[in-house]
Amino acid sequence: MPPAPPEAPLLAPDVAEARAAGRAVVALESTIIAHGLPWPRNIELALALEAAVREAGAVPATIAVIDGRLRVGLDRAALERLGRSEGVAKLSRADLAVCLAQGGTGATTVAATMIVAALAGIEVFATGGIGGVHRGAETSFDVSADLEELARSPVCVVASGAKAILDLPKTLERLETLGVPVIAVGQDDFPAFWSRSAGHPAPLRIDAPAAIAAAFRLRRRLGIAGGQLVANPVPAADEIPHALLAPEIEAALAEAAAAGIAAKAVTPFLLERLRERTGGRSLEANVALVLNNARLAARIARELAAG
Ligand code: PSU
Ligand code: MN
Repeated sequence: MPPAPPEAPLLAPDVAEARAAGRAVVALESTIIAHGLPWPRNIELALALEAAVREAGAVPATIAVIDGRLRVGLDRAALERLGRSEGVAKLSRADLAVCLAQGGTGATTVAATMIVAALAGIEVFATGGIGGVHRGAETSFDVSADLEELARSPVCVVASGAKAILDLPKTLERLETLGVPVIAVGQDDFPAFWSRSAGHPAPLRIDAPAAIAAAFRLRRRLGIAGGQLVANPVPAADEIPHALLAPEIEAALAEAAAAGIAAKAVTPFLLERLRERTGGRSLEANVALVLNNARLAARIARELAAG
């Protein structure tokens, strides 16, 4: 058999089996591991996420590029490599093909994970918070490629909204323009990552996983490109109220501006500064919300698999 071409995703055996049998699979991203959380919490979370998806009755598929191959479902060695983050690029839509062509290793963002999940036929993906429109985007033009991807790739992304370091009203406006359904779960407000709300209503609300799955199925049948953003708030016990966090976010943003942080480095820098500024509380909230999203993603994936 000739070797598979680099663009063919290499599925882990349990992922391949689940796909072939039409069973529920949940994609997980790797930028959160390599660039979102510090070692060793990142690797602990990566493993806990996979366990949470399994416990909820689906097969986890963490996605990354390892030595020039698209991998869907990672072994322990690959996860550790990402966790140590040495020589691990941050890959978005723009970077994926270049990294493969050069035989490189990289962690996939929400945008790149959606592309690979769609290639592998995986319909549901869990993460922490999507990228969005940065504050000051009217001069910096810094808008995450995650937003455009939600309008293109047919994947249901379960996230706690967009990170509150962003301009949330502008992010919601952009998603509306792009035709992305933004569906809050269990509440009317758009979740603000570490906080359940920052005072912005979500355009849509659906509470039942089966109804979220039904909406996704119908979008595909209508031939409308793109996915859905399923906006699942952080559990109440783990949230940092927005009023408490807002001044810390302002301070972290000022630090980023003073240090001249730009492009791909902005989000990792702000996450790390907030962790320090909150004495680790933002990290704990981040871990809790991603685990909660993985569980909901598994329920939606099971509904989709059930047909
Ligand atoms: N969720 C988290 N932590 C993260 C991310 C999501 O809890 O670090 C990552 C995702 O990979 C997302 C990226 O695509 O942050 C956004 O990066 P940017 O703002 O540079 O587009
Ligand atoms: Mn950006």
